[in-house]
Amino acid sequence: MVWSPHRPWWERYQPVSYKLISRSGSEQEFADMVERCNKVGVRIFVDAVINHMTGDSGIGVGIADSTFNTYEQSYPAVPYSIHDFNSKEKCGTQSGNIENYNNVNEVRNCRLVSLLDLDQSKSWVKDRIRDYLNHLIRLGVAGFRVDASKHMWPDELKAIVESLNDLPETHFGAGQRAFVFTEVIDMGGEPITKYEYTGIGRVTEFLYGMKLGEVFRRWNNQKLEYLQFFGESWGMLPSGYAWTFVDNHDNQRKHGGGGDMVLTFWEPRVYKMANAFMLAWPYGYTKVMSSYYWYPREDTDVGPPADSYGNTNTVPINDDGSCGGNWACEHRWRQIRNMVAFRNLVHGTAVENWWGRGDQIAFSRGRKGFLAINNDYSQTMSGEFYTGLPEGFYCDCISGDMLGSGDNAYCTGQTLSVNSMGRTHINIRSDSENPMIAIHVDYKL
Ligand code: ARE
Ligand code: CA
Repeated sequence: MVWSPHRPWWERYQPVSYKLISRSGSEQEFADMVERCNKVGVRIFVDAVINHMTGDSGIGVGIADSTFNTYEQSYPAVPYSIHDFNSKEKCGTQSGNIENYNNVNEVRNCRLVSLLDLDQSKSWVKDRIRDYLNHLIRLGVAGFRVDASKHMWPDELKAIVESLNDLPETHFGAGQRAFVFTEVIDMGGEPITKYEYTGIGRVTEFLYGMKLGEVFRRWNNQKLEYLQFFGESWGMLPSGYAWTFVDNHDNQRKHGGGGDMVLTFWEPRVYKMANAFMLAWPYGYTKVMSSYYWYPREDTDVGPPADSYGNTNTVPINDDGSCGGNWACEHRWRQIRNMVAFRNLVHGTAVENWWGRGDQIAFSRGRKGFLAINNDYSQTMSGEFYTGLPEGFYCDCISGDMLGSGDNAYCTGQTLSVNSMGRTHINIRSDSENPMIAIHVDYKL
């Protein structure tokens, strides 16, 4: 546990053992959550920290009461000993830490911010990691985000992933494999690239959120209309390898790459627009961020809402479905939640009816969905637009929800009428709180 600063969020990234006990609860509680989620079709992916153990902080104890001693490099609860870590000789820097990201060996064999670096070329290490991940698979998790993948040799990581058991047949059917996505920050300019990891699974595409932030902020003369070919031609991975997100837990607090361009829940209006675009756009495998508010905002160490000891609080759900208790829960914001449904619905269709004028865009996904965004700072977006949709009345899923069913269905937001030509009249003011419209065939009244 880290007490200075007081139980920071990043404590989790310093394992002491592979016991499933954390500030969020016990193994039993975790298993119960996974089980309940699987039953309602929600899959759980674990953030797997397998590149390293704790920082070189001396002697300490983890949250599950396991001890460690970094002078001796020993973690008896796994157990790992000095033989399981990369030596200073193998690393080659004075400090034993990564000092130069242009040196590939350093990045992979030295310590990332002083975190004791496991040697995945050792079969003992590989096997301990495999057992840990298999344990999670047995409990029903569907896959892993592999933390700090850039800092592991791709072939060694691949060997670990390939050694994993199939997912349990009871929950996933026969022969299903864990869904793996690797965290590799590559925004160009370093010798290690995201392309080295595509043989393992999906790879983080950090350019995506950065570029999207730049466009929606209208920085560097960017305009929404330039998004027409947003994807590989912008220097990003082929769509089938990319794992995309507007922001993540690091860059929303300026850890990791991305800087000031990245959009976060602190700027909800433009954040909703960027997420709506991401979810409507057929590139990559999308992730929606879900966060907590922290104060003061400059303090990037503040942990999640917790009791005085540091145990994470339960998330209270308000009557309107939003979260209380300082949880931001972006995934529950109507504009974002409804666009997730949009994405699932239009899956497999192409972008059609593209229209772009400066910071105003509109497009359809085949004949199933239509999105219009007005990010202009003063002009209303108004006129007749091709939606690609069949004739009828549609409930805009940005301004409201469609409730009830059949003849009793009604829209809590604005209703749009699509004519027999597939055209609709839209009017989006530039100062609207949600300057967007999204309709799809599941929201046909
Ligand atoms: C903390 C303290 C450190 C201290 C250390 C050990 O902040 O001062 O030395 O503990 O005691 C998270 C936090 C870190 C935290 C760490 C361990 O962000 O602050 O350190 O947990 O508790 C690189 C990596 C990339 C990594 C980012 C943050 O390549 O993998 O740095 N991201 C993941 C997670 C993080 C997590 C870790 C890895 C560690 O998402 O949340 O760290 O498990 C360029 C390079 C990038 C580089 C980036 C930032 O863009 O291209 O490769 O990212 O700079 O340095
Ligand atoms: Ca390493």
